[in-house]
Amino acid sequence: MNHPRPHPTRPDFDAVIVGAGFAGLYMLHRLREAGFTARVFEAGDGVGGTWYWNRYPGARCDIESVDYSYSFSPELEQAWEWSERYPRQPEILAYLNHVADRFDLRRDIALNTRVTAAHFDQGAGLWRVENDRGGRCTAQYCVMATGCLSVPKAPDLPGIERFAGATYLTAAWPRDGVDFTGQRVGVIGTGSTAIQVIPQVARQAEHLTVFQRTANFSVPARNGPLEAAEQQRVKADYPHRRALSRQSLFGIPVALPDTPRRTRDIPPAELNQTLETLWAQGGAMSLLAAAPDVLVDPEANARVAEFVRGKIRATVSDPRAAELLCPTSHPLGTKRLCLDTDYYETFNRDNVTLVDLRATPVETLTEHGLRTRDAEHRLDALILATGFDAMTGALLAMDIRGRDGRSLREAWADGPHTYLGLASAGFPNLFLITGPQSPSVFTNMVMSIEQHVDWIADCLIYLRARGIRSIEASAPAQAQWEAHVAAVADATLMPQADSWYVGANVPGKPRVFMAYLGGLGPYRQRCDQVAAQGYAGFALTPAAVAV
Ligand code: NA7
Repeated sequence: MNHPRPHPTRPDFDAVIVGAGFAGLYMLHRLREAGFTARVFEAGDGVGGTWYWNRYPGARCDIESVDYSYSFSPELEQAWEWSERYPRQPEILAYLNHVADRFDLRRDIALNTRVTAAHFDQGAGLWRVENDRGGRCTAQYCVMATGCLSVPKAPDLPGIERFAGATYLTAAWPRDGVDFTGQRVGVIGTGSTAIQVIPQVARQAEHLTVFQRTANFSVPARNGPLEAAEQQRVKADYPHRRALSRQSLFGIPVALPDTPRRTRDIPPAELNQTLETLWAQGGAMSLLAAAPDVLVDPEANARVAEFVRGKIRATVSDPRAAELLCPTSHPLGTKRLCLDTDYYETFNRDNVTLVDLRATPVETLTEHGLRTRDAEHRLDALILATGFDAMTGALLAMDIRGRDGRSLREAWADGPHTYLGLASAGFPNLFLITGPQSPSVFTNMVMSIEQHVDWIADCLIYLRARGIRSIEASAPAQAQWEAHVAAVADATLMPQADSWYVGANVPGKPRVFMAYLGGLGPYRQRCDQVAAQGYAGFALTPAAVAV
């Protein structure tokens, strides 16, 4: 019911931002530059988000460093020197700390502070935010910069409490590192994280046992030092390179093909030659960008998948291990296509054993190791590279309540509901950076984050200029967007795999495809169009009217 009300209660901040990773840092910078007051709350004792927590050996980004970096500041682009083609975690963390200092962001960031609740006060038209230190504050806007992969999946191994050795979660790795010299180590999982950890630990441990449930496709990174001349060439070309990335499918500088050729129409010898070239160059995203129809056409997918399986067989000398490492349960790319350095080669080492958990499932952890149906594996240490409650985990971990006290957990009980992945009906003045149903994890995250942050900042400037107090996604626009997201996903092979993209890795999680697959460039155009039409699909409420 709309009725006039006095001036809204003045909030403590124009905006509260949750999280100080790539998204939160840039959001703070943009809002401050635009003259808004903002406070960032961050659970860690430093900035960096994903790159603060994931310190496991081998942690590295699978997007090239010159692209996995902010584009908003040409001076920053020119000043920062990357040392390798793909950046290691410590280097990305150093970069984000440099950004925090360079733009004087720290004074508005509260570290060691986890937001536990955010309730929309309808009468006052503001968000009441609480944290785990007992602090409370109010803000007109609440921006969730909480990341897509920030809540580790709870360990779901029987008997884990009985294991007397050390247990390490890759997403909460000890800051001082771990020395596995002389130890018998087990790794559970063979996703992107494990594929990075395994070669590193194998070099140090006395023995490494890899417990594999599902084999994954991985492409060599061909990582190496980034030569000064190459970096200079990229820096000179940045305006063009970034423009290309912004309009691309995946947020990397690969142009959308004008008339894409169907992979199935390419003669086998020619396709093989192309794939050999891509394999030699390295890079998972570029492989997908070169043949995007592999995510749509089963025949195209089968051809590329068989090429990769051929590479695995050619690399792994034990034919039994090679066959186990060949993925057969899902089409290529329908689980995250991994990027590795020496992953398959590691299985040629004498001190590495591969255990097939499909054939011999885990019975229990014991005091001294892990027992499968067939054998007991003695372990001194266990590494859990078991993944995340992706896309929605961090948002639903907080008690978020919108209009009429309705909780986000209730509103999203059957899966996430958003308009453009930026906002959710019933939650006025709440923004999601790279929220579910936006391109997010299907792109270079930094490009997607910048796009969302810029859109949100421009939106708040627009609202301020017009004296608008509240913006809320409309239910019909949201329903239309969700139908579009689902239709695009259903036209691909993506929903077929039991992946974290559909929530299949977390027991009880509703099975919904949670990202937008239409590509970053087309998505950006859609968001820009919505803004140009005065935020079409959103309800805007002026200051003199209650929300
Ligand atoms: P992923 O890709 O979810 O991988 C988790 C792995 O752990 C995967 O191989 C799982 O097998 C395995 N897993 C999980 N739980 C178990 C249990 N209980 N028993 C055996 N194996 C298990 O997470 P990552 O951290 O590797 O990567 C996440 C993203 O981070 C990545 O895609 C990048 O975008 C960055 P399953 O496949 O479920 O059979």
